[in-house]
Amino acid sequence: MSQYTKTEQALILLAKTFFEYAGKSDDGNDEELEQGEMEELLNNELKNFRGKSNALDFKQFDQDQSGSVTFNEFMRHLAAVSQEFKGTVKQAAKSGCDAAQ
Ligand SMILES: [Ca+2]
Ligand SMILES: [Ca+2]
Repeated sequence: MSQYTKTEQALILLAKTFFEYAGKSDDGNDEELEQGEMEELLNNELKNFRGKSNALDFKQFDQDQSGSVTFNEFMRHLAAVSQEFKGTVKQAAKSGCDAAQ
């Protein structure tokens, strides 16, 4: 992945995480997160932020209420939620990721 910039790598990592969890269960849909997959992703990958926000919730990610979360829904809601963490994220960015606790 070294030909990519850090920012590009961050986006690739988000996509990688999304698809890793989207294909976890044998629901036949490796392109979208069903509720169980989403819960697992939130608990494993966004646990620190989740403890600070009610917005990191399956129903809020699933904006069209289709019962599953597409990559677009995932990225759009994550971007929206990151507004809530602006202070935390900014502070962590300045002093290293350990400050994100
Ligand atoms: Ca799935
Ligand atoms: Ca949906």
